[in-house]
Amino acid sequence: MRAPGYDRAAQAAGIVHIGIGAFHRAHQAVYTDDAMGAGDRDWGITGVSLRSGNVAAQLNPQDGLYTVSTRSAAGTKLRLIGAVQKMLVAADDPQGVVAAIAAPATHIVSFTVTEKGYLRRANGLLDLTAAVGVSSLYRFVTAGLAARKAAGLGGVTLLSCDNLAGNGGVLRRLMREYLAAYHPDLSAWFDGECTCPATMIDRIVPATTEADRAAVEAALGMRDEGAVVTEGFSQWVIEDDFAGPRPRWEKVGAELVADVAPYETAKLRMLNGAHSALAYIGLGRGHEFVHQAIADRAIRPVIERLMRDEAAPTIDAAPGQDLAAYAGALLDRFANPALHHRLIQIAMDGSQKIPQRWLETLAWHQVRGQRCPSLEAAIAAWIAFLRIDDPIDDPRAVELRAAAAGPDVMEKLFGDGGLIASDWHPV
Ligand code: CS2
Repeated sequence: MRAPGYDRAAQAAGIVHIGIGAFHRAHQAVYTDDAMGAGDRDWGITGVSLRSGNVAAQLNPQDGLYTVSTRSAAGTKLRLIGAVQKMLVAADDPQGVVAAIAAPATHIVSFTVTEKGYLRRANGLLDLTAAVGVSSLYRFVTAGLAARKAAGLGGVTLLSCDNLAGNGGVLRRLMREYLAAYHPDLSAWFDGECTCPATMIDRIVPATTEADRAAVEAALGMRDEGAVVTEGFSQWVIEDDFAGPRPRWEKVGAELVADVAPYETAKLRMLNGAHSALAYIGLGRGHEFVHQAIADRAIRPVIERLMRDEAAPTIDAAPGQDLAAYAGALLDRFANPALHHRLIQIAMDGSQKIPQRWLETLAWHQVRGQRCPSLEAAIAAWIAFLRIDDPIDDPRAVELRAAAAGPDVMEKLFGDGGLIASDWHPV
C-alpha cells in the first residue's frame, strides 16, 4: 500500500478545512497529500466539523491517518493519506477553530459544507438569522479573520469546494453580507486581503458503510474507522486567484485556470443533473444504487438525452472541452458496479440542488421556446418522491411535503414566490 512520502510530523498546517466529510478526504486531501509527496511543505490540514463529532472520533485516535479505497470493476487499490493532521469539532472547541484560522501558518480555509451549509434563503441572499447560529461557517471564519487582522497578519484564500454555480463568487457575496450586518469594520480588510476562487470539484464518493470498513480491515489487517471509498476518476479545476501561497496542486493533476465556469457548468448540469434525475427516477422504479438505475433500459435513454440534448447545448464549452465525450465518460462512471453509490444519498437536499442542476437548463431552453422531456420527467419523479411516506432529508422538507400534497404543486414549487426560486416558469 502506498504511504505518505514526506515527514508528516515536520509539516505545519497551512489549510483549515471546514466540513470534513468523506468527499474532502477522497479529493482535496489526496491532491494535498500528493503535493507534499512531490516536495511541497507545510500544507497539513486541520479538519473542522461544524456539528457532528463523528469524523473527529474516527480520525483523531488514528493521528489523522486514513485509507482511500479506489474501486473499479478491475478491483480495489488502497492508499494511506497523511495530509490531515487533526480534527476539531466547532461545537466543542469554538476557540480552537478560530485559533486555527488565525494561525500565521494558515493560508487557505476551504469548505465542503454542502449546498445547505451556505445558509441561503430561497432568493439567494444570506439567511442572517441562521448565519449567527452556532454551526454557521460565517461566525468562525469572521472571528478567525478578525483575529488575523488584529494580529497584523494577512488574509487567507477562502476556497469553496461545493457544488454551487459560481461557488467562489457566492461565498464572497455571502461573506460580504455577513460582514456588512455583523462586522462592518472588517469589510474593507476582507475585500483587500482575502480571495474566493471558484472551483469545480469532481469525484464520486459514496458514504462509507460498515461493509466498506470490514473490507478495508480484511485487506489491511487492521481497523480504519476513517476509511473512504471512491472511484478512480478525480478532477479539480481551480480559478487561479489566491490571496497567498498555495500547494502546487497543478503538479499533481489539478487544473489552475482563469475561468472555471465552463467546467463547473458542465459538471453541475450534466453530472449532477443526471445524478439527481437518476436518483428520483431510479428510486421510483425500485432501484437502490446508481449502477442499477443506469442499467435500466427505461432510464438510460432518459439520462443520455438529459446530458446530450438538454444540458450540453446550454454550456459554452472552453477550448478543447468535449461535451459529447464527457457525457460518454459520465455514463461509464455511473455504471461502475463496484462503487455501490446509493440513490437515496443523492436524493437528499433536492431543494438545494435542483436549481443549479436542472432549472438553469430548463430556463435556457424555455427562452428559446424548447421543452426538455427528460428534465420534465425528472421533476415529475421528484414530486412523486416528495409524496411518498418516508421522511424526506431536506432542510425544507416540511414545506416541500405540504406543497407536493396539495393542488397547484408546480406553481407552489416553481412559480413566482414559490419554494424554489428560478428563472424557469412552469407552463
Ligand atoms: C451527488 C454528488 O450526492 C450528490 O448529490 O450528485 O455528490 C456527486 O457524486 C459529486 O458531485 C461527484 O463529483
